[in-house]
Amino acid sequence: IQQDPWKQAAGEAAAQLVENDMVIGLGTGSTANFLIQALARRIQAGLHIVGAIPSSETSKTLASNLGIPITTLDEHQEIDLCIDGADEIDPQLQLIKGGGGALLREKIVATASRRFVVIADESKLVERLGLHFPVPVEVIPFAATPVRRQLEALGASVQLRQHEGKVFISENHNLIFDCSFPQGISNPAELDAHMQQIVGVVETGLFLHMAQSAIVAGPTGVKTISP
Ligand code: DER
Repeated sequence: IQQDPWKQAAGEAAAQLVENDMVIGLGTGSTANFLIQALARRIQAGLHIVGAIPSSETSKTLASNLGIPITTLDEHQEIDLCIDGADEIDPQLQLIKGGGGALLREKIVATASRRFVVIADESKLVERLGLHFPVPVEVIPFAATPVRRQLEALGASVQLRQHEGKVFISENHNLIFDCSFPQGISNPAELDAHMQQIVGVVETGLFLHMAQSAIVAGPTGVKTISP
């Protein structure tokens, strides 16, 4: 919890990047929530955006309740700026995302964006992906068992995501396998490619070569990191 002031500082700094007439992609999670609140305040103060495309129903509800105009990828295929959190950020700005279970729509929104800025407290910065956080993988339920076996063959220990004692089902009606690699991930690009080839895997929480910068807050203040 002590990281919330830092998450808030990162979210507020990112809200300053939003300019008039932009289409904005909204991330999901507690840091993204601070961005959404800060963006809403800027809109109340006169900022005009064309609309925001949320990466989850949670973010959509929060944003619309705060008066942020909501739009869709059907209306706007190009997003000017996407701002989202991350679970892990390595020095090359390679990310693990998906802790909140929204990785598929987050990746859809991020890849539709001209610019993708990550916001985080400094606890998310790691030297090597995967040492402390599993890679979430979204999986078609019909394929769960064969996909599990193929992920295990890649060296993962696979945990079916639960939520409040029940199997977690994503907003896209899929399962999430949390894939742990106790030694960390030596080659994220290679692992992602192998995971993507497994039929039944919809998407992974490895966001590689996607973020142009990260706004990271900690006890020494807010800094912007570029790869
Ligand atoms: O699920 C996600 O991808 C979120 O963005 C997550 O990675 C960050 O969540 P947090 O901002 O609540 O730490």
